[in-house]
Amino acid sequence: MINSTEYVKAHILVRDVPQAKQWADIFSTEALQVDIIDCGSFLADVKLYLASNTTRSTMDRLLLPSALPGVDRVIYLDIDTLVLSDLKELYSQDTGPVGLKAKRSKNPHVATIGNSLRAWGHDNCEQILDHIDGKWPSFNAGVMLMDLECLRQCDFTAKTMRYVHEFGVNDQHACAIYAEGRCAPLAPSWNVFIGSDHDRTTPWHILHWAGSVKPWTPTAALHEMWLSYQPNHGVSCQNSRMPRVIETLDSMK
Ligand SMILES: [Mn+2]
Repeated sequence: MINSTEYVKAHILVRDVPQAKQWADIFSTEALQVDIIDCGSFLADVKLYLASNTTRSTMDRLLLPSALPGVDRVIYLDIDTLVLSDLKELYSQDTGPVGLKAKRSKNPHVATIGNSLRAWGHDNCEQILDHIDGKWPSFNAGVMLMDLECLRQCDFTAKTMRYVHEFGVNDQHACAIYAEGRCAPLAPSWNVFIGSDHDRTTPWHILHWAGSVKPWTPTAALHEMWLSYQPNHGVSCQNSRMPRVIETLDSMK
């Protein structure tokens, strides 16, 4: 919030966090309205191929077009990100024909959806590739500009749920398959990976601890910077179950 020049509405995706409503009251101010979305048991019984440093909460971003029916667009942010610039500039950018803007994957091992599925250890990879083009580019879903109205019109939820239920793909693969290579590319400055990117990327608009070492770990790179942005309200942030944050300027309209 300290870097924002506009009113912000933050929709926090949570699971099993009884104190979330209390946090929303504590953190809401004239400049920031906090809203809680309880994702409960969404996809609890579905076999998923998830990275070891993620939980089923990673899937909850797929709910956004239906969870926020009155909202036209959001900036989705993982909990392991830190916003250092005004999000207003990102919020107004073009999301392309399928309503998604995200940072393309550069690493050749995960740069295409086919390679990424193999890297993720999918044992049903060839079955999935029978239905899609394995050369479609992959992207990081930790920071995304999402045109929710476009996503609703393009049946985003139905299309992503089909691949999640049939093949157990995670949210990132589901989004890449949905986009069919037409995701608008996000400038790297808006999703700077700590470790692989941050020493050669400027400016830093949004930092992202996308690997297994998270910013709340004292030994993490730039941990002190992350710590300096944490609110001093007596709420522990040392817990990987802290909610993810969506920031939107939608309610300014
Ligand atoms: Mn992340």
